[in-house]
Amino acid sequence: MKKRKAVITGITGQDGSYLAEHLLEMDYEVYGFIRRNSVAEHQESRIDHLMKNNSIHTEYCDLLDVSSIDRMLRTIKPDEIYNIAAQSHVRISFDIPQFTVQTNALGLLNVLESMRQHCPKARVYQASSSEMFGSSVDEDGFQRETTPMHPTSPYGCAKVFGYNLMRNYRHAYKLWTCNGILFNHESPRRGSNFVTNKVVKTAVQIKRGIVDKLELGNMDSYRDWGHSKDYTKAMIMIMQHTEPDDFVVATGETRSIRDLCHSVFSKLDMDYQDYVVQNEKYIRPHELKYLKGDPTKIRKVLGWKPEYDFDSLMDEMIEHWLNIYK
Ligand code: NAP
Ligand code: F7E
Repeated sequence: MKKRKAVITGITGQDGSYLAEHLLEMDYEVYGFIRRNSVAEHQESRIDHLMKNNSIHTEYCDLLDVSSIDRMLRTIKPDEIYNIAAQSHVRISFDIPQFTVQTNALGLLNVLESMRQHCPKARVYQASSSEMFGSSVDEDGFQRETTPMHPTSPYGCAKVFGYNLMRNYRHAYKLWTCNGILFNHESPRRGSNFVTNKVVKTAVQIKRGIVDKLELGNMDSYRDWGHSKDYTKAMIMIMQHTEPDDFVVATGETRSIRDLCHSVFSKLDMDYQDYVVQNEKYIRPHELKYLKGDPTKIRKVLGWKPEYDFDSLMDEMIEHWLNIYK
């Protein structure tokens, strides 16, 4: 039987790498788009372990370069497109707002216009984000599919554009477009300038005597943290649903950055208060203070259930850095 073909934009990122693993296990032909990078050795480090598989192919393609998207979609004619590529760092979106908006918003428009022309039957997944909710919380303390969106960063604003564009193209052109509204998800493959991996990596470095302090920004915001491995499985379930729809993916639990530090340092037999200092550099011009997602819809409609909880996620990340700093 002919294998199904999936395109993953952003395959070199955290989610792209786990998603590729799952799709290869499901016998897909996987086409990963990568952008040009001057340090070729590092570029595919998250997917190096997959490259022996004959069913994975990497191709140069940038979301800002329409001609490259056209060329790839015309030749591959995929059955499924996972649009995972983005400038994904919220604080950095204040530093490079134009690049962020061009990639995260107009990049998706480029993909949709190209698929409309070259593979209109393809299913398209958009990596939407809880950052879209911004300062908005329902009365019961959760955010869900119906919660209004009041984003608090250029990143969040661009993601709201993408989310709405997916819904508009679904209704206007009857395309199979879906949004996963994913809350924060982490793993050992998370960029080490995101708070979980920064805290875990630095705590291990402190334990090993390599550095003596951890500099953070706001410690009083709350996040709902899950594991990227579970959340990329949710992406596939959303794409395999009988109809295109939008789903929140979250754990339903929330913790502050302070709670995170307490938990990670305690697991390493240390008190975070002895090592953590605040650095203004990491404070954002506008902070998203509180996230707690309600995953009821995806649990009920698709039967999604995460395998990891907060403790097993942190244990895996700590183990990863302990092995690096032996
Ligand atoms: P990530 O690790 O930062 O990966 C982002 C990927 O996008 C990388 O492969 C990057 O390539 C690629 N990329 C960036 N700009 C591009 C461009 N102009 N053209 C082509 N590729 C480009 O992010 P992630 O954590 O895996 O997140 C995946 C997606 O989910 C993103 O869209 C993010 O905004 C969204 N999201 C993430 C979370 C989360 O908690 N992780 C939650 C909600 C939504 P390089 O490797 O070359 O940089
Ligand atoms: O920050 C605070 C910071 O950068 C979490 C992305 O995947 O999830 C992610 O965005 C919190 C914020 O993630 C530092 O102020 C304190 O309140 O790990 P983060 P994020 O901004 O929530 C959403 C859902 C996405 O869609 C994004 O793509 O931690 N914080 N001190 C810090 N954050 C960082 N990065 N570094 C600090 O030193």
